[in-house]
Amino acid sequence: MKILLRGGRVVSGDGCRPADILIDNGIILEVGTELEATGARVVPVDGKLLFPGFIDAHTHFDLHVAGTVTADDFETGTKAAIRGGTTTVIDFGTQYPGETMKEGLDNWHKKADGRSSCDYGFHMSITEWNEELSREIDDMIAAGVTSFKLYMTYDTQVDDKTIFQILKRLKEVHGITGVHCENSGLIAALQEEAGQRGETGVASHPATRPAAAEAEAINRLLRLAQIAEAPVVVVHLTCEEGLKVIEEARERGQEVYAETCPQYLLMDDSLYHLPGFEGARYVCAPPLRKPSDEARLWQALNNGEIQTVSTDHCSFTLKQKELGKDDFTKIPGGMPGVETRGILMYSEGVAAGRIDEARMCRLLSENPARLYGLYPRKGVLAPGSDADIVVFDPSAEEVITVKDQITNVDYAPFEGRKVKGRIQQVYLRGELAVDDHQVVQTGLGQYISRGTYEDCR
Ligand code: DUC
Ligand code: ZN
Repeated sequence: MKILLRGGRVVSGDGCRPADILIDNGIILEVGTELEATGARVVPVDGKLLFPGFIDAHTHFDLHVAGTVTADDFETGTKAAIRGGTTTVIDFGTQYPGETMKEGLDNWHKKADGRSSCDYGFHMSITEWNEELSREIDDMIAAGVTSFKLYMTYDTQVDDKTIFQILKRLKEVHGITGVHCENSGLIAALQEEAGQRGETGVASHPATRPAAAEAEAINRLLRLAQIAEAPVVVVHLTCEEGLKVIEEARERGQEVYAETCPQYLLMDDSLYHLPGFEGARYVCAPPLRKPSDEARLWQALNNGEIQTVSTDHCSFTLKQKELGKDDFTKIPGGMPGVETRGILMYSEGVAAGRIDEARMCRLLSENPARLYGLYPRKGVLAPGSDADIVVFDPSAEEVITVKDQITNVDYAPFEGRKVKGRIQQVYLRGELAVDDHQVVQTGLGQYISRGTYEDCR
C-alpha cells in the first residue's frame, strides 16, 4: 500500500521546503509538490515538519555495568527511542576481556534481535588487543559493524599503545573509532583524596572528574591519532576545554568528529548539590559541567564544530543509583535520554533560536548517518531511502514528566520542563510505529548492517 504524506514541510540538512512524500513498500518513492495520489492512502500533514528519522549513535541497552544491569533493555529502550522519533540506534556491543569480537557481537544480537522497536546497529567496544582480535576486524566490517569504541577510563580501558595500534588497524579498513576520553589516573587519585577527606557524597562527583581530565585525554587521543593518521570521534564531549583541543587538532589538519548529548547542553553541575541523594540521578561520566560550557557547546553545534547529538542513554532506577549511597564512586553512571532527545533539541534548540531546523536535521539524522555508514539509506528524506519519518508538530506544547514516559526508570532527568513541539507520528520503513505520540506497533526493528564512513562521503 502506498502512503502519501501531503502538505508538510520536509527538513533536510540544507533547509526546509514544502513537499509531499510518497512511500511505497517501506521506501520513499518521491519527494515533491503536488504528487500524484492514485492508489495511495493520503495522510494530511499540514503545518507539520517532516524530519528523517533520528539516529542515536550512543545507547547502552541491557549493559552489565557497575555491579548491575541498565534498567532499559532493547525492548523498553527501543520502544522509548521510537516514541522520541529515533528510528535507528547504534548500541555498544562489547568484546569483554578474554572474549572474541564474534562472541561480543553474538551476545548483542541475542539481546536485540526480535525485541527491538526501532532499527539498530552495533559499534564494537574493544577492551584488549592481540593478533586474533586484529584479524577479527575484517569479520566485523563484513558483518556491518564498522565503528568501534575505546575507553580511556573504567575497567574496560585500554592503554595508549593499544589505542595507537587499534587506530592504525581500523584506518586500513575505513573503520571509525569513538573514544570515551577521561584521564583515569587523575580521576583515581582525586577520588582517593576525596575519600581521605571523608567526602562520600554526590557533591564530590564533578570535582573528581574535572574538565581538565577530559581535555587531557582528548589531547592524548588526538596526538595518537595524528601519528596513526586516523580519523576519530570524541564521544560525549562536555566542555570548552575539550573543544579547544579538538579545534587545535583540526588546525593541524586532523579529521576529528565530536558528539555531545542533551544533558551537557541543558544541565549543569549545580545539580550535584541538590539535597540528600537527589543529585545521584544526574551522575554520569563525564559529569555535567558549567553553564559557560553549555553555551560554548551550543555555539559549536550551530557553527558545525560538533557534528552529532546522541544520548549516551544508560538508565538506572533510583534504587540502582542507591548502590552508591555511602560512596559516590559506586553510583552507576548514566541517565535515560532516548525518549526526549528530539523534543529537547527542537524546543531548546530550534524554538529557542539557538539552531535552525536544518542544523537539527544534520545533528540528529544526516551527520550520524554519514559518519556511521548509514547514508543515504537513513538520514535523509529522498527517493530510495528508507521511509523513516518523524512527523513533528511545532505548534504543540507539553511538559516532560516521568508519569508520561515509557523509559523503564522511575524518574525523568528533565522532569517538569515545558517543551515546544510534539512528535506526532513516526514511520519506520513505512510502518506507522507511533501515532498521536503513542507507540502503536512494537517489535518492527531490524538489524542494520552498516557500510563505512568512507562509503558515505
Ligand atoms: N558514561 C556514563 O555515564 N554511563 C555509561 C557510559 C559512559 O560513558
Ligand atoms: Zn556511553
